[in-house]
Amino acid sequence: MKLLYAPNSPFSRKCRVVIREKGLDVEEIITMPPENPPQLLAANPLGRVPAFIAHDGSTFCDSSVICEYLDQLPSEAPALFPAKGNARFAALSLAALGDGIGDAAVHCFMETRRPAEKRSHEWIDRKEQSILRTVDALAHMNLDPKSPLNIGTIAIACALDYVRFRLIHLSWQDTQPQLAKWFEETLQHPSFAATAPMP
Ligand SMILES: N[C@@H](CCC(=O)N[C@@H](CS)C(=O)NCC(=O)O)C(=O)O
Repeated sequence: MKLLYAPNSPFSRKCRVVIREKGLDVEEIITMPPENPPQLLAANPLGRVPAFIAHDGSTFCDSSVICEYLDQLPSEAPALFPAKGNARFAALSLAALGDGIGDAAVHCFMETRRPAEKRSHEWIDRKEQSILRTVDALAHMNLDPKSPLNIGTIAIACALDYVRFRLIHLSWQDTQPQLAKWFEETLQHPSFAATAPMP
């Protein structure tokens, strides 16, 4: 099994955390989407990471799909996607917020890389407000650092660490100390420590 990933992609990191939490044997291949490598385009015609190639050659794209595929493979570790009911939809809903933060942060960062005259400050501002509003909503959820990880908390922690890495000026930790505590403790898991963004 192979995961095509970019080291600083929050979506790739979700998959890399799941691989470690589940103790799976997956070859991780650094892949840079802007170069359009043929292996990536074959695995994901959208040309985005993460992309996954299974034992039998089948391919999957989108981090949520890949993570759920990984979670159902044989493993001694607990499930990261609750099987059904409220617990499942709470985790999926949290994961959607994490993915939304990641998406907004990636868009902001890409916008800052455009030439100054083509950059839209309105767009950056809209995305930053979306991130800060969602951080505020998360702060009201009182996430517990002692609770076992699930796909929701994994997605949130990956996205918030990307925000810290790329949009340091947002510094939400100062205004949300409880969420910051949850975040710092979550990053202590070896699966997160081993997959941190690379400056
Ligand atoms: N919804 C997708 C988002 C993936 C995504 O945005 N990947 C970015 C890197 S963080 C990418 O490959 N961008 C290159 C491009 O869009 O050309 C997922 O969850 O996997």
